[in-house]
Amino acid sequence: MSSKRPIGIKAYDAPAGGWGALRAVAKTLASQQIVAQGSATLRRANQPDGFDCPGCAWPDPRHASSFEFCENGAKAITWESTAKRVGPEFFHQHSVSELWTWSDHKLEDQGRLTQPMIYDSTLDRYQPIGWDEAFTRIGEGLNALESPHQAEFYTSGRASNEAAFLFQLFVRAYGTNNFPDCSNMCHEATSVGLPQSIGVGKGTVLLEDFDACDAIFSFGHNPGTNHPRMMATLHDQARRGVPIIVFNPLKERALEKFASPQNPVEMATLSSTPIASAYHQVKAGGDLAALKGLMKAVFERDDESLARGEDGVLDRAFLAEHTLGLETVRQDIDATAWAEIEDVSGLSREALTSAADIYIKAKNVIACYGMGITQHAHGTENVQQLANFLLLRGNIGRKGAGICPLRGHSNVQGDRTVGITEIPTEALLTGMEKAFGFRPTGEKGHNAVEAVDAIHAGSAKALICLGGNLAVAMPDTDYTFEAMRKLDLSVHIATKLNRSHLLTGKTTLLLPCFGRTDLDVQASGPQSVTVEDSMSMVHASRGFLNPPGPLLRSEPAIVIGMAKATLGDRYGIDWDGMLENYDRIRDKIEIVFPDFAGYNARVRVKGGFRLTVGASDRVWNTSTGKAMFLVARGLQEDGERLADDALVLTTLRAHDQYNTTIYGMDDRYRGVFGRRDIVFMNAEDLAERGLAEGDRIDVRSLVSGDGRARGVEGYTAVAYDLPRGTIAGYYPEMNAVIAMADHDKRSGTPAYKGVPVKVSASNPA
Ligand SMILES: Nc1nc2c(c(=O)[nH]1)N[C@H]1C(S)=C(S)[C@@H](COP(=O)(O)OP(=O)(O)OC[C@H]3O[C@@H](n4cnc5c(=O)[nH]c(N)nc54)[C@H](O)[C@@H]3O)O[C@H]1N2
Ligand SMILES: Nc1nc2c(c(=O)[nH]1)N[C@H]1C(S)=C(S)[C@@H](COP(=O)(O)OP(=O)(O)OC[C@H]3O[C@@H](n4cnc5c(=O)[nH]c(N)nc54)[C@H](O)[C@@H]3O)O[C@H]1N2
Ligand SMILES: [Mo]
Repeated sequence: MSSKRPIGIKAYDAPAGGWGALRAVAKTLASQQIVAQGSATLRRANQPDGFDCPGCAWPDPRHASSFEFCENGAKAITWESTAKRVGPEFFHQHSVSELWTWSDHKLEDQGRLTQPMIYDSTLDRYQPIGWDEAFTRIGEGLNALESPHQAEFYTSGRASNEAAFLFQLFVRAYGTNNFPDCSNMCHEATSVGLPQSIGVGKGTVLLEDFDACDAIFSFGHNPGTNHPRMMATLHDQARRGVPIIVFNPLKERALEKFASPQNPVEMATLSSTPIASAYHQVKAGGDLAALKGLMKAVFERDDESLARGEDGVLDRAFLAEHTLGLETVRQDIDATAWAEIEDVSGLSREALTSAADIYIKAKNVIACYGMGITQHAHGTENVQQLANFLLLRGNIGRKGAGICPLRGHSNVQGDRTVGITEIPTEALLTGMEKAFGFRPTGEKGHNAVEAVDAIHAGSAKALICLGGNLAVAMPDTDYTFEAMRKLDLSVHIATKLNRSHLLTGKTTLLLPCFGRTDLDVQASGPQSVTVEDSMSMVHASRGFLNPPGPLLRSEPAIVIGMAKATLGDRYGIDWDGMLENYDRIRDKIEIVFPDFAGYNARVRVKGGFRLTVGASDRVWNTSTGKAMFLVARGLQEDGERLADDALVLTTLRAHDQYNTTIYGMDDRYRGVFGRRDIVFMNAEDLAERGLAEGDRIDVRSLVSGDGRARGVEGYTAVAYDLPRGTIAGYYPEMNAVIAMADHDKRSGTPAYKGVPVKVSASNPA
């Protein structure tokens, strides 16, 4: 590597966590002007009587941790409880065209929205509007459509169970299942893949299983940044001597070494704990091959053991009693050559066999995974091969073992549980009929990709967003932006200003809502909401800060306002009663979803309660009643479309970001400071193209489908320790490169982590 590196790029040698994390917390508090109350706020996060941290969905031990040391949780909370405000004066000063030129960071950094606003195209400005009039406009807009199927209703995963349940009630009473949802961009491959494999689309482990496991396999997740509280778990297990085997194209610092801010010795001595015992830098999109390689090695060891007259290494009693389909998977694996596995995964047979040996030696194995597995054209198959791998030795449904998808938003799992789905089950429809006296339509609705396609085609004309930043989160930036500008009605229920709000249609409304930290008082008194974490634990969350202004409303109140204005008294739903006291919403949830029986009482018990996950007890709710071994054809779907000089782009979250919310411009653990306009590349891949670190490059998509050219220009190349053939850039900037058509056909998950691209010098002339 050349001695002079690009501006803002330097080696970062310190462990993750440690004093750097504490300094970052202090800096965040100061930037949001809440130094005085800040640390008190942080102490109430994830306490039994406090609020649920909006940062991530990782559970807390007994729901009571010394939380103030979680750097990225602190960022999420301070970002929401900021003292900065965006009111009518702000919108008076800045036209929408002017705001469009601001960065995503600057837009959100203006602070909390305080008043309902409507876009006025003659002034090119947002203007104040009263709540009643806002709701009337929404009701009129929705009722003017030829069919309810012309409207799309988006949910981002921060919405509480109560808000999400009311939202689906409103939309189903209105008459459609068009529920695009952030989960469609995230763990949909899990929601589609795992039910076919093990009968439930959720993780099977509990926090205490980690204390009883003998090995952890980690695929494609970056907990030091995205699930920081998980680091405490991994840190404990690493110190206990549990092998942690990582599959990730990037050497993520927190998976290499971590200094726990909760550990006084590590803090005092500037020492740290190694996390991964083996680090396999799989190529982006190479996991299917890696997983087949792992299984192939297990089968080989099994054959060797049997040949020696021993019992083999598979859990034959479990396989016979609980599973079907092993033979067909075995045939597929036998037919897959090592050379091909090595080529596609970028990992050697020896490396994969050594990992398989650790798997075999361990009695209990947990496999954790994130977006590196799901966000691929073959995301569903990735998830199912991971389930196959665990099933070989009975590693699902017993203490210390299981599958552990790392969920995204703090309540993305709960939103799905309480009915946000474009494909309602029969149980949901009959439950709704029982609770509300009407049977909603069962017609399949739109997921996120289908919704944007429908809006672009003009067949959908209205979009209502319960949170999020849909236009920036989705792939195919130009196409998605074009679509949003065609809408007749767009409504955003939000805490902060973002770019989706600036993509105005004929009528565009911006409705400010409370966040997790805000105290929500209704007619019966202060209200709690409930959320479900990654391990299916449901618990209450109550904010305590004074809301940012008198005109904000809670999400349930806003959904109810829209519902009443749209539906009148259709079906005689008691909207006012539910608003008065959220217990009444939970009473209805429990009628629709019997698993919540005793909801109000159980959620008042410290730590909440767990929903049923059949597979955790080896109850397999699949079509056969057994856990299913499922075959994935080939090693990658995009095999043929990869030209010789093609590279595979994966898109990443920086350390200072929460999805489309950019807290700051650093990515400390990867050695990037003050910028995001870079692309990480292997030095040899650069050299092969006559490029060097620091050169400005263009990245172009090789997938089109519709003849459009997609790409980004003038990014700076950074030499990075990546497998040959893999390059990496930041989400959301790189969404401009990704075609809408490039998604997992089974789950609809965009292939954000496996985009075939070509890289060339910018302005070669
Ligand atoms: N602070 C913070 N916390 C967050 C979020 C945030 O943005 N910021 N987002 C929340 C949300 S919605 C989600 S879904 C989660 C996301 O959490 P993660 O799943 O950790 O998300 P990513 O950062 O997108 O990518 C994870 C890892 O996948 C690796 N990777 C990339 N491509 C591949 C591949 O092909 N194979 C393998 N094996 N690995 C690959 C990357 O190097 C990276 O380390 O975090 C949640 N928590
Ligand atoms: N290239 C690429 N694209 C990706 C991904 C990737 O890895 N790579 N990841 C995908 C994933 S996993 C996800 S989940 C999506 C995320 O997609 P979204 O969920 O749509 O995006 P967020 O950035 O989380 O939404 C941020 C906005 O939510 C609003 N908000 C924050 N808190 C609240 C609240 O309490 N209530 C309400 N009503 N609004 C609130 C604020 O206005 C803020 O601007 O992005 C996806 N896009
Ligand atoms: Mo996500």
